[in-house]
Amino acid sequence: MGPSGAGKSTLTNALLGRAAQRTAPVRASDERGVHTTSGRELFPLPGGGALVDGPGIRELRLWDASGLDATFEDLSALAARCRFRDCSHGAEPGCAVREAIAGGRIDPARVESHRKLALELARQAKRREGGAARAERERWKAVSKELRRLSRERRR
Ligand SMILES: Nc1nc2c(ncn2[C@@H]2O[C@H](COP(=O)(O)OP(=O)(O)OP(=O)(O)O)[C@@H](O)[C@H]2O)c(=O)[nH]1
Ligand SMILES: [Mg+2]
Ligand SMILES: [Zn+2]
Repeated sequence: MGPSGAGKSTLTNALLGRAAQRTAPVRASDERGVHTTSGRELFPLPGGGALVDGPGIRELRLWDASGLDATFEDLSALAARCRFRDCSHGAEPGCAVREAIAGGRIDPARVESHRKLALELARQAKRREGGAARAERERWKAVSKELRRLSRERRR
């Protein structure tokens, strides 16, 4: 995993010992990758094991809450049985997730990964909203600047 241009496909080719994946130089202007690899592909390695080459990490950001739910289907099913719909599986009474952990039916590490990923998704959504709000402010700033300019012109 890594951003575009990190050299994932170059490493893939080196480990496979053949030019299986296309690679491309980074953009000269900002040294970023040009998103050469688009799909994910699994390669058996000559020395055993397997390797997945895929697109840069930016694509992974497209992950949304539905992706998270699909990956943690077991946890979503459990959480649906918690007493509170917004249960944080912390100290709330009637938490089906904590019950399942205590009963050894789900790995607490899995619950923790889910919590971290959900938090990261929430952060990303907030960042996106922030970006949209900023763009809107910039737009209005430009409009009022233009209005000021026009009224100055009229006074002349
Ligand atoms: N000098 C040097 N160049 C490298 C190395 N690894 C990759 N490159 C070069 O960096 C550029 C990008 O490499 P890729 O393997 O296409 O990058 P990628 O991570 O697969 O990028 P995407 O498929 O866009 O996500 C290519 O021009 C590679 O030749 C390295 O270890 N040393
Ligand atoms: Mg690649
Ligand atoms: Zn719960």
